[in-house]
Amino acid sequence: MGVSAEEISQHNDRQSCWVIVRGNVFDVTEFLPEHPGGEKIILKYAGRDATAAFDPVHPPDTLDKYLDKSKHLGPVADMAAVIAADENRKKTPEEEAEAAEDLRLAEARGNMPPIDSCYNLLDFEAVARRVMKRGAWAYYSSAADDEISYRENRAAFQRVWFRPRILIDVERVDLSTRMLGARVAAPFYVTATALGKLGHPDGETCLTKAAARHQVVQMIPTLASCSFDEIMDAAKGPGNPYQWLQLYVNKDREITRKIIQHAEARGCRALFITVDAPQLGRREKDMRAKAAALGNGGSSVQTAEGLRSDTSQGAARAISSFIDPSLCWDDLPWFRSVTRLPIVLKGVQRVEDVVRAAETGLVDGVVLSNHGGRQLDFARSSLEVLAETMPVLRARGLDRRIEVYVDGGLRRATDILKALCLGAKGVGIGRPFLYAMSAYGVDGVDRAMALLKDELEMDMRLLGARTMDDLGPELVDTRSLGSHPNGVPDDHLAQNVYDPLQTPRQRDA
Ligand code: 173
Repeated sequence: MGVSAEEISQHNDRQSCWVIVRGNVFDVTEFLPEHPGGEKIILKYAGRDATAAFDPVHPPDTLDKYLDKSKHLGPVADMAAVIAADENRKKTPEEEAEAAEDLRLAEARGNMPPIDSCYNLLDFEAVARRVMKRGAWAYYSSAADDEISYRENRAAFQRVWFRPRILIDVERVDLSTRMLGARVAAPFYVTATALGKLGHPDGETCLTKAAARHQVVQMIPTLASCSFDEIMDAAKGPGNPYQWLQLYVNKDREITRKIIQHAEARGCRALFITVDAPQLGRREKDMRAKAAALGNGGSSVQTAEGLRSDTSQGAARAISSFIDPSLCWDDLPWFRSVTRLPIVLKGVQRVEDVVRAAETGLVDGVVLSNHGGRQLDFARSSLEVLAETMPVLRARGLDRRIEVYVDGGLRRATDILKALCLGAKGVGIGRPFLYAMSAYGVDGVDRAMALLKDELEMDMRLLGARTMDDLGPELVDTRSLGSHPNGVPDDHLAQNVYDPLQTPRQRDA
């Protein structure tokens, strides 16, 4: 039994819109106006199989949670007929372009370099760029506005130099450290990034498995492609589960309370509340890619409610409308009252706010971060904020009350060590692990972590440090850090459109 392909295909417009997801049929007609990603993307699949587009952006339990049971119409009776009908259907120009892209990617995948030819994190990025779908690459790589903060994040590390110690016995070097009370094998963690299945069909569980092998922490994103439980189930290894939860705070606090308490019950070890995203930044690469896939020129849809999260909004903005922009300091006691987990504020960007967070006595840590350059453009790098913050915390004795983490722009062990010397307890790494995953799956992430550990061990020896406790500000020269003497990253957009000024021309002879 089940619903026939013939019947499903009739429900192919706004009046009656059915879609297939993983072999089951759903009536989403009434849901169309509520879809956070806009109705156009659903209508593209009206009367057809939407699984490939649905999966990366929706955890598997989404339809059970958000679509009334009466709209679950049951399994497809004849999937072969659905597939045949789809093959015979006349394709839109965008679909033709997608098919051509799939061919190009299949070829690029076939010619991919072997994993052991990747020697550092940027190598994975280069491979991923060639083999990822255009929309996925656009989403992962995009950053806010002119992407100045994104590029400054990396540039900042290049303004700090080492002052190594010599003649230290570094035969044995220990990379392990403690983060929020637990021992981990290395001072980096996988930070939260949304939509893992855009890069790899197994999504975030690739990161989970590699993190478990290396005994490092994974921060689980609120907007993972895998469900929270799938990720926790995949977290097996010595000392595991060793997961933190990243939280976008929902306007409906009851939902947020349930998420937190479920995470705690499942063994998550800390709660990271994102505080730098009351609204998502404009990531124009992402917006352009989504608009191109939907076949419009990228124009935004202006309605009575303002700029709607529709065609022009890109993958991230479309699914972020639940985030509560009214979240504020006064909410912190509530978080403290609903969980016993350590609470960390993720996305702090100035020393005054670090001090304030510490003085509340309600939080156990902060992550200095500009969200990988994806939020406020011209937010400073976390390294620069760290260098400004730690002396103030130490002077007030607050450095013992909270742990300070940083993320953004780290690609080398030298970057990690610079941050640790300046007082960070650990560092978050996001995109590089996503790229390693997108190119080579769990083995890619595994290798990326192994490479980082290898670099760390060597760099610690060369720096004259045996353990994390040996790292301190005396080992770095930060004189250039705050003054940006190597310039602000190029302003590509403006350069492309700029007509140089002219000086007076000679008259024609
Ligand atoms: O940086 C992001 O893309 C991000 O944090 C996010 C937030 C909401 C939805 C999707 C992604």
